[in-house]
Amino acid sequence: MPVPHVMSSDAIREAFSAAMSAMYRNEVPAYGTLMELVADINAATLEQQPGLRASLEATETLDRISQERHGAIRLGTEAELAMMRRVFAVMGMFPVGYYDLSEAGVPVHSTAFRPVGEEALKINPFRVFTSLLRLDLIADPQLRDIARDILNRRRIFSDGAVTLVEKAERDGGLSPEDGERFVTEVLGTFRWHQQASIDHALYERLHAAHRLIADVVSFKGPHINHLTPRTLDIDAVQEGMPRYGIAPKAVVEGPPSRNCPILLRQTSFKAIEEHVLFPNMDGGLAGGSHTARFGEIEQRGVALTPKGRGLYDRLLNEARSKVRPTADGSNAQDYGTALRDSFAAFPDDWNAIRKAGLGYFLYSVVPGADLSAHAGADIESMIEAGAVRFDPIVYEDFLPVSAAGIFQSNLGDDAVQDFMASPNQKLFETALGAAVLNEFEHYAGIERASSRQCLAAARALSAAA
Ligand code: OOG
Ligand code: NI
Repeated sequence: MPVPHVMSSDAIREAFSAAMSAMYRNEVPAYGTLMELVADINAATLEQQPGLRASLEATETLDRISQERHGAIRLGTEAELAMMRRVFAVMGMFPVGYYDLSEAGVPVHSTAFRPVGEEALKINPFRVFTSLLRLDLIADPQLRDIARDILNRRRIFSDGAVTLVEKAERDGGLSPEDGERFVTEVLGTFRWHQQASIDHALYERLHAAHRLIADVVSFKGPHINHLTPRTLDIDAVQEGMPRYGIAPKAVVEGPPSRNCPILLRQTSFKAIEEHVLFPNMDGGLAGGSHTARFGEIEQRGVALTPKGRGLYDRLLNEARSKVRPTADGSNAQDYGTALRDSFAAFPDDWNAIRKAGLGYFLYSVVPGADLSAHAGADIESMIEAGAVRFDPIVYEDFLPVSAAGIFQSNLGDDAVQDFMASPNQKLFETALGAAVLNEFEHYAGIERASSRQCLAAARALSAAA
């Protein structure tokens, strides 16, 4: 039987992220402006740093440097989350990590759907940070029931999208024609609806309970709320935003700027206020507004081990207990100083980070190295002899404190609210219909496989000699 002609899941993801980018730029012009700024800063950075350019040329496609790395959506029901998992699977995106945001005053818990293998990440790294609303955290039982009812009645996927997901699952992929149709059908789920699905009075009630609840419950679908290109110099973009006419959030989330970047730094422009139409009882429409959509940028560094992450969390908490960044940016400089002071305790040298067991690294045999002398040797001595090199493994996931900061600054900073911290990964995974991949185990596995490969190569060579 001839092998059926399938569109690879990587190619579908690539087409999907390009379509999302075009749609979002069109829907949110300020996002297009941010993309221009990012492209300008990235070009200037590459010009100023020929070494960086050379290493990026060797490892990545330069013309894709400024492309989107992730986006985010907020879902309303377990059924929506379960179906979303199947939709993303068609695009080679799988749930990695569990993030409890209730702790930070946001009534959701989340995962990120992302490509997992190195090859897939390289072809197209697009991820979607996906949150599920925790209706159980709404205090007013009557309002909770109303919200649940509205959410249970909406249909966020088109019949065409559902049919194509079932077809892909049955046949193990989609033809190029079906793949294109799939992208078009699925794209519709993420578009913006200028018309709300509830009246203004109910919107106000939901909004008073939490702005995020209003954002999820009031519309026909889970509009994409931001996209995030990669920048080579996040501080320059943060500083450049006002010059381009866009308002940055008060501070960059995550670690401070360092020689050896760790984890993830991110910032955004503040969500825009948009005109929305609310249906009336009498069949007419009333004007109003809603604030939810923004643009973000990210810069990634090495993935940290549980020990490294423990140190990161401790230092971040220390800085934040000294200076809590305010929404208006009035203490942004003090916060920056506190952050740098705290993080002086985190080694800023790749080998020191590695030797202290703080980060994950990929080991490889140096091309042309003579391995025959290293038969029974361990990795350390092969590194010292210059036969094995190590490169940081990039952190491809998210950070709950940073995510909360991104949420907060885009939900209106005055609206900080306390919820009982109640992580519930089991409940989340039951809704999802699958377990999420543990990101630490995943990075550890990549590191372990790479060092084993180096040892095996040395053994094989000395056996042959
Ligand atoms: C998601 C915020 C989290 C990130 O980059 O940490 C996020 C949201 O606002 O829905 O995207
Ligand atoms: Ni984001």
